[in-house]
Amino acid sequence: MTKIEEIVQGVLNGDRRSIARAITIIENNTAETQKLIASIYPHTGKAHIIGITGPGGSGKSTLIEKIIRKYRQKGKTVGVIAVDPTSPFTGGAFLGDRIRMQELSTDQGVFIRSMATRNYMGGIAKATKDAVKVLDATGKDIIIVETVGAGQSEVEIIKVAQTIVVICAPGLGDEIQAIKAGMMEIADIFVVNKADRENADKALMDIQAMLQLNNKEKAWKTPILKTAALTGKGVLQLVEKIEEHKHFLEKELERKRSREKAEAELTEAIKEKVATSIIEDLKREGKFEEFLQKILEKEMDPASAAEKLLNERFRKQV
Ligand SMILES: Nc1nc2c(ncn2[C@@H]2O[C@H](COP(=O)(O)OP(=O)(O)OP(=O)(O)O)[C@@H](O)[C@H]2O)c(=O)[nH]1
Ligand SMILES: [Mg+2]
Repeated sequence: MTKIEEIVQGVLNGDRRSIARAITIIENNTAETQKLIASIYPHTGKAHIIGITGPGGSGKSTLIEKIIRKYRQKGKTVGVIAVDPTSPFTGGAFLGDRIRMQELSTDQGVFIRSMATRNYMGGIAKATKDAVKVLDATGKDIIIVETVGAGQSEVEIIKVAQTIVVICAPGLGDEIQAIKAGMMEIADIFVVNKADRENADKALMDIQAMLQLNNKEKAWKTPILKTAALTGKGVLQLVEKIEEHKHFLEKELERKRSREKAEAELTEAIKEKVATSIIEDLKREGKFEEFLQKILEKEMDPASAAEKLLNERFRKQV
């Protein structure tokens, strides 16, 4: 087995060390990266990918920790990629809660990894996408991508995630700024975190008013929820909304597939009817027999005969 084969096998078995090595290969963006992704690709496509984005310090990591616990209670496995966090996942958000953090880090059903933007040669968007593929291939049910909603990342998250949760918090002065940065458009679910703060309701109302305008033409109406990530308040409702959105996407996909199937069937049925009717007419007119003879006597090939017959026929009709 080559080194890459060994890592891929480990990833498929959900082996932590192999997952970490695979993501390091992605970070380094070497010739091996493409090989790795190619081997992993057939095993992807099963996870539900959730993007969590919002201003620095709005409580994304704290909330994610609580979301992980909810999914674990449901028996789901979870992978997390935190892109360029201003406060590291293993520090800030978890520091006050060492025992529970240890619990998470030894849980085989959870894998958390931070990636810092400055490290990447091939672009953070691609590195994130590939890291998500690795976690997907390990069989994780849920993959969460945390990005700071500033600059390009909140737009890039669309390309990676299926459900996008935009978080803001009162007191950051970012509520309006977040909306300006185009985050309102990309949000499938809007969250006002730090609901324990006094001005949370005002932020909620401001955003709600803007969401209403945005939701007018949408099949999925972006809901707005309130959470207090520190205590876990509202997290269950958030997870339920995420699941609701997942079902919405599945239904949409089903509808799209049904439509494509019906379209193909209708096209086929029309082709069949038109062809049958034209052939019957040609036979009745003796044209079919006439051209059949030409083909048999090698005066004409079938394709040219068909073209000539149809040309004559449709010129006649016009
Ligand atoms: N009062 C209050 N503080 C919170 C809440 N959620 C998070 N915090 C605090 O807000 C600070 C930032 O939380 P993080 O979870 O690190 O925020 P983040 O959005 O992940 O930050 P970056 O990754 O740096 O962008 C921490 O000190 C948290 O303890 C909350 O619901 N209420
Ligand atoms: Mg964070």
